[in-house]
Amino acid sequence: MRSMLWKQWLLCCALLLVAGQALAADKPNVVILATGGTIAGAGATTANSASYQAAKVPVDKLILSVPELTNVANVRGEQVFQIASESFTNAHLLQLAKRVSALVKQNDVDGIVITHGTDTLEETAYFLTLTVHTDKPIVLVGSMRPGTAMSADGVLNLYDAVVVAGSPDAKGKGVLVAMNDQIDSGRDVTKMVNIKTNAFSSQWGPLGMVVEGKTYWFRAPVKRHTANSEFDIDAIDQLPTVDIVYSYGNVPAGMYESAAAGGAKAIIHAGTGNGSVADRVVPALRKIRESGVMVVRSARVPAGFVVRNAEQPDDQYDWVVSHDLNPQKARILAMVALTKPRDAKDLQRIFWEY
Ligand code: DAS
Repeated sequence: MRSMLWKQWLLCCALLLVAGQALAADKPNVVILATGGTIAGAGATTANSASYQAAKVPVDKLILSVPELTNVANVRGEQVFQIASESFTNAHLLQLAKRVSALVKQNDVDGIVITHGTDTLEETAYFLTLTVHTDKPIVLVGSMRPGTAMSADGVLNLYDAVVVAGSPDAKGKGVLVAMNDQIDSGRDVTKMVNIKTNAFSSQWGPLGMVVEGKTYWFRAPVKRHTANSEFDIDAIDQLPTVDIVYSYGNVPAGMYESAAAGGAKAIIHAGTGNGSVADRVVPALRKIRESGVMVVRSARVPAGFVVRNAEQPDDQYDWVVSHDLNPQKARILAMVALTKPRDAKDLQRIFWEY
Protein backbone atom coordinates (compact mmCIF):
# COMPACT_ATOMS: atom_id res chain seq x y z
CA MET A 1 0.00 0.00 0.00
CA ARG A 2 2.69 2.40 1.17
CA SER A 3 4.87 1.75 -1.91
CA MET A 4 1.80 2.36 -4.15
CA LEU A 5 1.25 5.81 -2.51
CA TRP A 6 4.95 6.58 -2.83
CA LYS A 7 4.85 5.77 -6.56
CA GLN A 8 1.73 7.92 -7.06
CA TRP A 9 3.37 10.84 -5.23
CA LEU A 10 6.49 10.54 -7.41
CA LEU A 11 4.32 10.40 -10.55
CA CYS A 12 2.50 13.61 -9.46
CA CYS A 13 5.80 15.42 -8.91
CA ALA A 14 7.08 14.29 -12.28
CA LEU A 15 3.89 15.47 -14.02
CA LEU A 16 4.06 18.83 -12.27
CA LEU A 17 7.70 19.18 -13.29
CA VAL A 18 6.94 18.34 -16.92
CA ALA A 19 3.90 20.65 -16.88
CA GLY A 20 6.06 23.39 -15.42
CA GLN A 21 8.69 22.86 -18.13
CA ALA A 22 6.00 22.60 -20.83
CA LEU A 23 4.37 25.87 -19.68
CA ALA A 24 7.82 27.53 -19.65
CA ALA A 25 8.55 26.20 -23.14
CA ASP A 26 5.69 28.27 -24.56
CA LYS A 27 7.08 31.52 -23.10
CA PRO A 28 9.92 33.62 -24.56
CA ASN A 29 13.28 33.65 -22.75
CA VAL A 30 14.15 37.22 -21.76
CA VAL A 31 17.39 38.28 -20.08
CA ILE A 32 17.32 41.42 -17.94
CA LEU A 33 20.66 43.25 -17.80
CA ALA A 34 20.61 45.69 -14.90
CA THR A 35 22.83 48.78 -14.87
CA GLY A 36 21.33 50.89 -12.02
CA GLY A 37 19.40 54.16 -12.22
CA THR A 38 16.18 55.24 -10.58
CA ILE A 39 14.41 52.02 -11.53
CA ALA A 40 16.78 50.47 -8.99
CA GLY A 41 16.49 53.46 -6.69
CA ALA A 42 15.25 53.76 -3.11
CA GLY A 43 13.89 56.75 -1.21
CA ALA A 44 13.59 57.36 2.55
CA THR A 45 9.78 57.56 2.49
CA THR A 46 6.94 56.80 0.06
CA ALA A 47 6.59 60.56 -0.43
CA ASN A 48 10.11 60.79 -1.91
CA SER A 49 9.38 60.56 -5.63
CA ALA A 50 12.18 62.96 -6.64
CA SER A 51 14.75 62.77 -3.82
CA TYR A 52 16.19 59.27 -3.44
CA GLN A 53 19.33 57.24 -4.05
CA ALA A 54 19.61 55.73 -7.54
CA ALA A 55 21.24 52.34 -8.19
CA LYS A 56 20.52 50.57 -4.91
CA VAL A 57 18.19 47.60 -5.66
CA PRO A 58 19.84 44.48 -7.17
CA VAL A 59 18.43 42.85 -10.30
CA ASP A 60 17.07 39.75 -8.55
CA LYS A 61 15.07 41.96 -6.17
CA LEU A 62 13.82 44.02 -9.13
CA ILE A 63 12.57 40.84 -10.80
CA LEU A 64 10.93 39.60 -7.58
CA SER A 65 9.15 42.95 -7.20
CA VAL A 66 7.20 42.20 -10.41
CA PRO A 67 5.88 38.61 -10.02
CA GLU A 68 3.69 39.13 -13.11
CA LEU A 69 6.84 38.87 -15.24
CA THR A 70 6.61 35.06 -15.03
CA ASN A 71 3.19 35.23 -16.76
CA VAL A 72 4.74 36.68 -19.89
CA ALA A 73 8.29 35.32 -20.11
CA ASN A 74 10.97 33.10 -18.62
CA VAL A 75 13.14 35.78 -17.07
CA ARG A 76 16.64 35.75 -15.68
CA GLY A 77 18.77 38.70 -14.55
CA GLU A 78 22.40 39.81 -14.69
CA GLN A 79 23.82 42.78 -12.77
CA VAL A 80 26.15 44.40 -15.31
CA PHE A 81 26.64 47.67 -13.38
CA GLN A 82 24.97 49.39 -10.43
CA ILE A 83 25.42 53.09 -11.25
CA ALA A 84 23.45 56.25 -11.92
CA SER A 85 23.55 56.65 -15.68
CA GLU A 86 25.04 60.18 -15.63
CA SER A 87 28.18 58.28 -14.60
CA PHE A 88 28.28 56.12 -17.74
CA THR A 89 31.53 56.26 -19.67
CA ASN A 90 32.59 54.94 -23.08
CA ALA A 91 33.97 51.90 -21.27
CA HIS A 92 30.51 51.14 -19.84
CA LEU A 93 28.97 51.45 -23.32
CA LEU A 94 31.50 49.01 -24.78
CA GLN A 95 31.14 46.46 -21.97
CA LEU A 96 27.33 46.52 -22.05
CA ALA A 97 27.11 46.32 -25.85
CA LYS A 98 29.54 43.39 -25.96
CA ARG A 99 27.49 41.52 -23.34
CA VAL A 100 24.29 42.15 -25.33
CA SER A 101 26.01 41.01 -28.52
CA ALA A 102 27.10 37.77 -26.88
CA LEU A 103 23.65 37.05 -25.42
CA VAL A 104 21.68 37.66 -28.63
CA LYS A 105 23.83 35.01 -30.35
CA GLN A 106 22.48 32.39 -27.90
CA ASN A 107 19.56 30.29 -29.19
CA ASP A 108 18.02 30.22 -25.70
CA VAL A 109 17.69 34.03 -25.62
CA ASP A 110 14.67 35.58 -27.39
CA GLY A 111 14.99 39.15 -26.16
CA ILE A 112 16.94 41.48 -23.89
CA VAL A 113 15.77 44.10 -21.41
CA ILE A 114 18.24 46.64 -20.07
CA THR A 115 17.27 48.52 -16.91
CA HIS A 116 19.07 51.85 -17.04
CA GLY A 117 19.11 55.32 -15.51
CA THR A 118 17.07 57.80 -17.52
CA ASP A 119 19.74 60.51 -17.78
CA THR A 120 21.81 58.88 -20.52
CA LEU A 121 19.42 56.08 -21.50
CA GLU A 122 18.94 57.65 -24.95
CA GLU A 123 22.69 57.58 -25.61
CA THR A 124 23.05 53.92 -24.70
CA ALA A 125 19.97 53.04 -26.74
CA TYR A 126 21.41 54.71 -29.83
CA PHE A 127 24.86 53.17 -29.32
CA LEU A 128 23.30 49.69 -29.21
CA THR A 129 21.14 50.48 -32.25
CA LEU A 130 24.30 51.32 -34.21
CA THR A 131 26.52 48.44 -33.10
CA VAL A 132 24.62 45.25 -32.12
CA HIS A 133 23.94 42.94 -35.07
CA THR A 134 20.66 41.21 -34.31
CA ASP A 135 16.96 41.45 -35.12
CA LYS A 136 16.00 40.20 -31.64
CA PRO A 137 14.26 42.83 -29.49
CA ILE A 138 16.58 44.84 -27.22
CA VAL A 139 14.49 47.06 -24.93
CA LEU A 140 15.80 49.73 -22.57
CA VAL A 141 13.68 50.75 -19.60
CA GLY A 142 14.00 53.13 -16.68
CA SER A 143 11.73 54.96 -14.32
CA MET A 144 11.24 58.48 -13.10
CA ARG A 145 10.29 57.46 -9.54
CA PRO A 146 12.05 54.94 -7.28
CA GLY A 147 10.22 51.70 -6.43
CA THR A 148 9.75 52.97 -2.85
CA ALA A 149 7.61 55.96 -3.92
CA MET A 150 3.82 56.22 -4.13
CA SER A 151 2.68 55.26 -7.68
CA ALA A 152 6.18 54.24 -8.69
CA ASP A 153 6.35 53.86 -12.48
CA GLY A 154 9.16 51.30 -12.61
CA VAL A 155 7.04 48.21 -11.97
CA LEU A 156 4.77 48.64 -14.98
CA ASN A 157 7.65 49.97 -17.11
CA LEU A 158 9.65 46.80 -16.40
CA TYR A 159 6.63 44.55 -17.07
CA ASP A 160 6.00 46.37 -20.37
CA ALA A 161 9.65 46.14 -21.37
CA VAL A 162 9.67 42.36 -20.81
CA VAL A 163 6.44 42.03 -22.83
CA VAL A 164 8.04 43.95 -25.74
CA ALA A 165 11.33 42.02 -25.50
CA GLY A 166 9.40 38.75 -25.70
CA SER A 167 7.17 39.88 -28.60
CA PRO A 168 8.04 38.44 -32.03
CA ASP A 169 6.47 41.57 -33.61
CA ALA A 170 9.17 43.69 -31.90
CA LYS A 171 11.86 41.94 -33.97
CA GLY A 172 13.70 43.98 -36.57
CA LYS A 173 12.56 47.38 -35.26
CA GLY A 174 15.96 48.40 -33.89
CA VAL A 175 16.70 48.99 -30.23
CA LEU A 176 13.57 50.12 -28.40
CA VAL A 177 12.69 52.09 -25.27
CA ALA A 178 9.57 51.09 -23.33
CA MET A 179 8.36 53.65 -20.78
CA ASN A 180 5.05 55.16 -19.76
CA ASP A 181 3.05 52.69 -21.95
CA GLN A 182 4.97 53.90 -25.02
CA ILE A 183 7.44 52.10 -27.32
CA ASP A 184 9.96 54.51 -28.84
CA SER A 185 12.84 54.01 -31.23
CA GLY A 186 16.19 54.07 -29.44
CA ARG A 187 17.42 56.36 -32.23
CA ASP A 188 14.70 58.99 -31.96
CA VAL A 189 13.82 59.03 -28.26
CA THR A 190 15.15 61.71 -25.93
CA LYS A 191 14.48 62.76 -22.33
CA MET A 192 12.43 65.93 -22.65
CA VAL A 193 11.20 66.35 -19.02
CA ASN A 194 13.33 65.80 -15.95
CA ILE A 195 10.66 65.15 -13.28
CA LYS A 196 7.58 63.64 -14.94
CA THR A 197 6.77 60.00 -15.76
CA ASN A 198 6.14 60.98 -19.40
CA ALA A 199 9.75 62.14 -19.61
CA PHE A 200 10.65 60.51 -22.92
CA SER A 201 9.42 61.38 -26.39
CA SER A 202 10.48 61.24 -30.04
CA GLN A 203 9.85 64.23 -32.29
CA TRP A 204 8.75 61.82 -35.04
CA GLY A 205 6.44 60.03 -32.59
CA PRO A 206 6.53 56.67 -30.82
CA LEU A 207 6.65 53.41 -32.80
CA GLY A 208 3.80 51.95 -30.75
CA MET A 209 2.29 51.27 -27.36
CA VAL A 210 2.14 48.39 -24.91
CA VAL A 211 -1.13 48.03 -23.01
CA GLU A 212 -2.11 45.23 -20.61
CA GLY A 213 0.65 42.96 -21.86
CA LYS A 214 0.00 43.51 -25.58
CA THR A 215 2.06 45.46 -28.13
CA TYR A 216 0.44 47.78 -30.70
CA TRP A 217 2.61 49.08 -33.57
CA PHE A 218 1.91 52.15 -35.73
CA ARG A 219 5.20 52.69 -37.59
CA ALA A 220 8.69 51.28 -38.09
CA PRO A 221 12.14 52.99 -38.28
CA VAL A 222 13.50 54.01 -41.71
CA LYS A 223 17.12 54.69 -40.73
CA ARG A 224 19.75 51.90 -40.77
CA HIS A 225 20.10 49.97 -37.52
CA THR A 226 21.26 46.74 -35.81
CA ALA A 227 21.56 43.93 -38.32
CA ASN A 228 21.70 46.45 -41.19
CA SER A 229 24.44 48.59 -39.62
CA GLU A 230 27.97 48.81 -41.06
CA PHE A 231 29.27 49.12 -37.47
CA ASP A 232 29.79 46.01 -35.33
CA ILE A 233 30.50 46.05 -31.59
CA ASP A 234 32.40 42.76 -31.98
CA ALA A 235 34.97 44.70 -34.04
CA ILE A 236 35.12 47.80 -31.79
CA ASP A 237 37.38 47.81 -28.72
CA GLN A 238 37.97 51.53 -28.34
CA LEU A 239 35.95 54.70 -28.91
CA PRO A 240 37.51 58.01 -30.01
CA THR A 241 36.95 61.15 -27.96
CA VAL A 242 34.11 63.26 -29.32
CA ASP A 243 33.06 66.30 -27.30
CA ILE A 244 30.10 68.68 -27.39
CA VAL A 245 30.33 72.46 -27.07
CA TYR A 246 27.07 74.12 -26.05
CA SER A 247 26.66 77.44 -27.84
CA TYR A 248 25.00 80.62 -26.50
CA GLY A 249 25.27 84.39 -26.93
CA ASN A 250 28.88 85.42 -26.12
CA VAL A 251 30.29 81.87 -26.42
CA PRO A 252 34.10 82.20 -26.73
CA ALA A 253 36.04 80.43 -29.52
CA GLY A 254 38.27 79.08 -26.76
CA MET A 255 35.60 76.51 -25.79
CA TYR A 256 36.07 74.79 -29.16
CA GLU A 257 39.85 75.23 -29.13
CA SER A 258 40.17 73.53 -25.73
CA ALA A 259 37.98 70.61 -26.90
CA ALA A 260 40.28 70.16 -29.90
CA ALA A 261 43.39 70.54 -27.74
CA GLY A 262 41.94 67.88 -25.44
CA GLY A 263 42.17 65.29 -28.20
CA ALA A 264 38.64 65.32 -29.60
CA LYS A 265 38.46 63.61 -33.00
CA ALA A 266 35.21 65.48 -33.63
CA ILE A 267 33.51 68.45 -32.03
CA ILE A 268 29.71 68.53 -31.90
CA HIS A 269 28.56 72.15 -32.05
CA ALA A 270 25.28 72.40 -30.06
CA GLY A 271 24.34 75.52 -31.95
CA THR A 272 21.55 78.02 -31.55
CA GLY A 273 18.75 77.82 -34.11
CA ASN A 274 19.75 75.86 -37.20
CA GLY A 275 23.12 74.96 -35.66
CA SER A 276 24.25 78.55 -36.26
CA VAL A 277 27.88 79.51 -35.56
CA ALA A 278 28.80 82.94 -34.15
CA ASP A 279 30.97 84.94 -36.57
CA ARG A 280 33.77 85.17 -33.93
CA VAL A 281 33.80 81.34 -33.69
CA VAL A 282 33.93 80.53 -37.43
CA PRO A 283 37.69 81.13 -37.90
CA ALA A 284 38.51 78.90 -34.90
CA LEU A 285 36.22 76.10 -36.14
CA ARG A 286 37.70 76.34 -39.66
CA LYS A 287 41.22 76.04 -38.21
CA ILE A 288 40.10 73.07 -36.10
CA ARG A 289 38.69 71.38 -39.21
CA GLU A 290 41.90 72.09 -41.15
CA SER A 291 43.84 70.41 -38.29
CA GLY A 292 41.94 67.16 -39.03
CA VAL A 293 39.25 67.32 -36.36
CA MET A 294 35.70 66.81 -37.66
CA VAL A 295 33.18 69.62 -37.05
CA VAL A 296 29.52 68.54 -36.77
CA ARG A 297 26.84 71.22 -36.59
CA SER A 298 23.98 70.09 -34.35
CA ALA A 299 21.43 72.27 -32.55
CA ARG A 300 20.48 72.98 -28.95
CA VAL A 301 16.90 73.40 -30.21
CA PRO A 302 15.04 70.17 -29.26
CA ALA A 303 13.11 69.63 -32.51
CA GLY A 304 13.52 70.00 -36.28
CA PHE A 305 16.74 69.21 -38.14
CA VAL A 306 19.89 71.08 -39.16
CA VAL A 307 19.91 72.15 -42.81
CA ARG A 308 23.22 71.87 -44.67
CA ASN A 309 24.69 74.99 -46.38
CA ALA A 310 22.01 77.28 -44.90
CA GLU A 311 23.73 80.18 -43.07
CA GLN A 312 27.06 78.32 -42.98
CA PRO A 313 28.77 77.13 -46.21
CA ASP A 314 29.33 73.57 -44.97
CA ASP A 315 30.62 72.40 -48.36
CA GLN A 316 33.28 75.15 -48.38
CA TYR A 317 34.25 74.62 -44.70
CA ASP A 318 34.14 70.77 -44.99
CA TRP A 319 31.77 70.62 -42.03
CA VAL A 320 29.05 68.00 -41.33
CA VAL A 321 25.45 68.56 -40.20
CA SER A 322 23.79 66.22 -37.66
CA HIS A 323 20.46 66.06 -39.57
CA ASP A 324 17.78 65.55 -36.85
CA LEU A 325 20.15 64.13 -34.22
CA ASN A 326 20.47 66.20 -31.04
CA PRO A 327 24.02 66.90 -29.77
CA GLN A 328 24.21 63.87 -27.46
CA LYS A 329 23.03 61.50 -30.20
CA ALA A 330 25.30 63.16 -32.77
CA ARG A 331 28.22 62.52 -30.42
CA ILE A 332 27.36 58.78 -30.24
CA LEU A 333 27.15 58.46 -34.03
CA ALA A 334 30.34 60.46 -34.64
CA MET A 335 32.19 58.33 -32.07
CA VAL A 336 31.08 55.06 -33.71
CA ALA A 337 31.72 56.36 -37.23
CA LEU A 338 35.24 57.55 -36.34
CA THR A 339 36.35 54.17 -35.05
CA LYS A 340 37.55 54.00 -38.66
CA PRO A 341 39.34 56.82 -40.56
CA ARG A 342 37.03 58.59 -43.01
CA ASP A 343 36.58 61.98 -44.70
CA ALA A 344 33.83 64.52 -43.94
CA LYS A 345 31.89 63.50 -47.06
CA ASP A 346 31.59 59.93 -45.79
CA LEU A 347 30.79 61.09 -42.27
CA GLN A 348 27.96 63.18 -43.72
CA ARG A 349 26.65 60.09 -45.55
CA ILE A 350 26.57 58.29 -42.22
CA PHE A 351 24.57 61.12 -40.64
CA TRP A 352 22.02 60.89 -43.47
CA GLU A 353 21.72 57.09 -43.23
CA TYR A 354 21.72 56.40 -39.48
N1 DAS B 1 20.38 59.85 -12.00
C1 DAS B 1 19.41 59.28 -12.90
C2 DAS B 1 20.09 58.20 -13.73
O1 DAS B 1 20.64 57.24 -13.17
C3 DAS B 1 18.27 58.64 -12.19
C4 DAS B 1 17.25 58.13 -13.18
O2 DAS B 1 16.40 58.93 -13.57
O3 DAS B 1 17.31 56.97 -13.59
O4 DAS B 1 20.03 58.31 -14.95
